[in-house]
Amino acid sequence: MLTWPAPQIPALPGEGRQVRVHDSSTGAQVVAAHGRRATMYVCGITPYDATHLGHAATYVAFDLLYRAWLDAGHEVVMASNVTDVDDPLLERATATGVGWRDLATEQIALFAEDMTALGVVPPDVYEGVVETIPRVQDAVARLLETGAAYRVPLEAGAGGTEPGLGDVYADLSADPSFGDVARLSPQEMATLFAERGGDPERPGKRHPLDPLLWRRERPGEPAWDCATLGSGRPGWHVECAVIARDGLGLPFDVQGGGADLLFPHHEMSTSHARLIDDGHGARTHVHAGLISYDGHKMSKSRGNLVLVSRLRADGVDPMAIRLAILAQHYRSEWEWSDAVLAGGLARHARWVAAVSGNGGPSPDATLDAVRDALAADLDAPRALAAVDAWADAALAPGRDTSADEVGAPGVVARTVNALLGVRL
Ligand code: 5CA
Ligand code: ZN
Repeated sequence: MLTWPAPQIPALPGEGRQVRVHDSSTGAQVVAAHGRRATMYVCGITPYDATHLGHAATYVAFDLLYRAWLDAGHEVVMASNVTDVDDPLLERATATGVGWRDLATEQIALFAEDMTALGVVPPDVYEGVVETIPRVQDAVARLLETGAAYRVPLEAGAGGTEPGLGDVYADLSADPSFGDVARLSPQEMATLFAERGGDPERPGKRHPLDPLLWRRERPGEPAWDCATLGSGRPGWHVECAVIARDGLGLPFDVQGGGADLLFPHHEMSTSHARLIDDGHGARTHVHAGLISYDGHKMSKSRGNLVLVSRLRADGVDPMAIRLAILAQHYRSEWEWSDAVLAGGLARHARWVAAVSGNGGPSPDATLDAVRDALAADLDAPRALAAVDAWADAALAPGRDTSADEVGAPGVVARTVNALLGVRL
């Protein structure tokens, strides 16, 4: 799948720090990159409604990690998917009378525009489900062969011309490490599974939590032929397991997304990854806090959305949107508001003014402070405060300019651009 243009990332003097991030599984701050090559899988969008501030905040969070890793000298490889075949997309397409492919194509393009405007580095590997079908089929067939998956009989009318082959589910009892990612109680797992796309009530499953791997053809739903599995389409979690395996290799360093993906999605995709290749899935799981609006989590299903494209159409500079997002730590749960946007706009204007002077106070301590802040679990608010302090000093009326450095504004602008993704 085509990505979007990569932003230019300027070189900075000195060296970046080793980056620590909060591991959702253990609560510890860990050095997630295991070698010179640092790998991350960031779950992509389900393209049925345009990019909202919640999506933007999550992708900006992982963009900070990408940039901090680059600064630390890593070769970074990031993979992402697009869930371009899944129930919510198909339901929206049916409800609006638009073809599901057309809906996805349009929303994928809009997402790419929004990400470009926000200065998010594009993934190095970017695949839609429709591009991965044969590989998913192979993976599911293999799980059936090894006994880690089983078939569940279909209701009447399902299954196209071969109704005898059932839907395929993963048998979670085949994975002794299942549960290690989110570390939840059975009751918590049951609740979240039911809320987040699972089907605990499906008759014929061995365990209510067993996740769908291959959904056989249903009337009116897209389906792909497959000799071993029968016509159908992939389940949600296996898509991410296969794209991560093929794009990054197993194990990989970081699996990321919004906090709503920790369970069941990342628990299940990690379990699938373990079983399809005797691998270990992701070593570290990193999650961004969920953004709300009007008192509820911003979500396509609820409809309480602030769209990046809408703000852009209203003339808001996307760099001010990015600064508004960065004013909160990526793991905190916060509410988007006019005041948050106003804060981003004001900071953007002040920073632009501060780097526009001929010379300024030494930038060395500012660059150090931004690097230190990002290395400590991507503490963007602390990084912003360091740049604010430099801007305050640069813009102080009647200040002593005798120790000014002529190149200082340029170094600060490059710091902000390279590490925070904010072009001034
Ligand atoms: N396609 C799947 C992942 S494989 C999916 O969850 N798509 S999504 O479009 O629903 O969400 C895309 C990303 O945005 C996910 O990482 C999700 O956790 C994140 N996200 C969704 N809503 C919010 C929100 N309100 N705040 C923060 N992040 C959010
Ligand atoms: Zn995913």
